[in-house]
Amino acid sequence: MSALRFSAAFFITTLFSFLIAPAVSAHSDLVSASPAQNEIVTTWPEIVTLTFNENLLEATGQQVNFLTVTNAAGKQIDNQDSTLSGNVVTVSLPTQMPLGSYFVNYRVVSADGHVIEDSYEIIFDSGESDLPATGTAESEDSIEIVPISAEIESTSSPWSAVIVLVSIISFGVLIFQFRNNRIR
Ligand SMILES: [Cu+2]
Repeated sequence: MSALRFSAAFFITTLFSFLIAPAVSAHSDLVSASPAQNEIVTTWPEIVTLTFNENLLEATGQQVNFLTVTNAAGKQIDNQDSTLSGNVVTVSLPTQMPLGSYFVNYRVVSADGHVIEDSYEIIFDSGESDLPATGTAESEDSIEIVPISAEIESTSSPWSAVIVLVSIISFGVLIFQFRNNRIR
């Protein structure tokens, strides 16, 4: 491999890694939910609250973040008033609903533009265990909080500066060698 080819490959590789690095590290995550995933609630919740590790993306004039609650049959039962405030999405629910399984569904846009879409179950139980055992079987992992430390990685880390510097240097080398090749 000639020096020219090598530096060209090096330049493209470093540039590419620089372009994808921020996209990978800036992904938003759900850090807490009320009711939580697979939570058995004995009091019907009036509101569902999802908290993310960073502010979600808002688009003026159109709704891009959705939070809905459906029953076991898939019918939407929330009040269709989901609102976003920074990193918190909420939706209100009717004051009373029958006992059973419900699903919290969300589709939100991360600050980096990625769509985060998921769904989880909550179980409304009287607390008198009239419900089939399927509900209580899942109580072991009723509170599931995603650790945010793993995902938080500042985009202005020292690595970014190093990568930019290496990109600039290899670009310089590339130009220099390209000119040299032409002269010869
Ligand atoms: Cu992302």
